[in-house]
Amino acid sequence: MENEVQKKRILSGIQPSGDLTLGSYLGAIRNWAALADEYDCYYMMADMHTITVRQVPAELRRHTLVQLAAYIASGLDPEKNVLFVQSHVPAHAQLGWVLDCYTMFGELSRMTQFKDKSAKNADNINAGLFTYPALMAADILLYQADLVPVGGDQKQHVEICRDIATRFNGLYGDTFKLPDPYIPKVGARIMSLTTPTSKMSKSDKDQNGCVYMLEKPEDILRKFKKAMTDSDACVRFDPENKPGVSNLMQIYSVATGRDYAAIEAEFAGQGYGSFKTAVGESVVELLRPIREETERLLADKAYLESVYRAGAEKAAYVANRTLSKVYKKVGFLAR
Ligand code: ATP
Ligand code: LTN
Repeated sequence: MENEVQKKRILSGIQPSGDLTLGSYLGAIRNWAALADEYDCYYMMADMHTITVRQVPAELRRHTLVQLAAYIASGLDPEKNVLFVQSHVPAHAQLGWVLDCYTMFGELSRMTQFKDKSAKNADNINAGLFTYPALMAADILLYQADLVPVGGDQKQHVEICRDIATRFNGLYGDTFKLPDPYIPKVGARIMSLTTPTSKMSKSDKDQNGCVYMLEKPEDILRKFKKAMTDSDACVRFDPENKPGVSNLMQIYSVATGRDYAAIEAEFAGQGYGSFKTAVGESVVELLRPIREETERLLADKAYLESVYRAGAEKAAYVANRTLSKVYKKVGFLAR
């Protein structure tokens, strides 16, 4: 309708680089479903970003499909959200190249994720790993997204995206909308259960530190029982001095909706045993319906295919409009 106000846009994505973790769920996916009524939402499987680190091809395909099923099972209704695979929309690669030429070597060198990932993959520090942020900027800017819902670790990527957009707009006039990150207050940085000073991450080699979204309840409970705490025996929120306990409190808070004061009161005078069990059980209950629904959806490949095909079509329509504008502005001859 002509006089209907255009809804604000959202774009986010996750790399199908492994089994989704409780961290990605609490920091990102969990917050997405609630946005569908207010915003025009686009969520992708960032498979092109994933090959910046070596993948087994069949596994990449499987992770991409499981991720789509997990998105839907987490409440992303494909009728209300555009769900698509990044490599199905060629405009991402096309704008990615253009933005490579407007992104500086110096600014890419300062990216924390690049530094971390090149330390972890010292035998494969490829150019894609380095220019990753320019492709991510293309993902966001193609959709003229207003908001990018991500965990705290991705803030720097949204900032560089704004810098690239500002540079381009400065040279050619208003082309891209400047996006803002949308980071949850609690759950933005879930830490490893075994090393609570580092982020829970799906590529972590220590499987005990990481809880997976689709993991069996008994394994989840076992991991929480073994979670690293301290010798204080007091449930109190203090991330500096008590990183393990504070991380568990953060998880419990998101899973149950209780605030830190209520959690401290609930476990006052008790040891860590009952606390860890309660956190584990709350996570099992939080994830149970998602796991069951994901499994059900994975049995219906035809449905998943219909979702990602329709998603790619809708996404490409929006993305191509931005790409055409950009091609014109930089001086490419129209075909
Ligand atoms: P990888 O190990 O492949 O780098 P990852 O497990 O660190 O992956 P991503 O796929 O990079 O996770 O992240 C997906 C989304 O989930 C991003 O928005 C990210 O900010 C968020 N996220 C990932 N891990 C956490 C975490 N531990 N706490 C909160 N949010 C997280
Ligand atoms: N870098 C993100 C994944 C990602 C993304 C995006 C997130 C790729 N493109 C666009 C938001 C918007 C990560 O989770 N590591």
